[in-house]
Amino acid sequence: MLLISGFVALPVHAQFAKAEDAIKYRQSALAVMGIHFSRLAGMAQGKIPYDAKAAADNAAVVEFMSKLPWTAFGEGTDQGGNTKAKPEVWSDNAKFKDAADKMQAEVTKLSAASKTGKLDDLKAAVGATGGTCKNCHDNFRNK
Ligand code: ASC
Repeated sequence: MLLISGFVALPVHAQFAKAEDAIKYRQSALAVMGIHFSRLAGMAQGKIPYDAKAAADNAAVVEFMSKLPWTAFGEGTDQGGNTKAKPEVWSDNAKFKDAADKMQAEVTKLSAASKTGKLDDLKAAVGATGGTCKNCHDNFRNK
């Protein structure tokens, strides 16, 4: 039990020795999330055959990964690695947190939509979730 609870707690309490480590961590988490979200987007757009089981599996990964990046945007991680994060992540942190919360709220709905077995539900949730990805990228990520 100790081992299990320790594992679950790890993402929340993750600490990083160097800014570079935090930057690598958040980029990795967002990249894995993006790959699995892209598979759902592909199904929603008819580019990948709709498969209810695969949709639910991909959404579960997106949902888990969506919790991870945020501890890695701490103070002092605005530089020191290969980051595209804009200074506004820190200077307008309440707005950034709000954008992150909105994404996670839509991802929760995406996860539910992926389990109904209805492609139309998935399409709507992919659209709403993709909007929150784009919103945060437009406001907080350099090209
Ligand atoms: C993706 C992905 C994103 C979003 C975004 C939606 O598949 O990796 O960051 O969709 O492009 O606008």
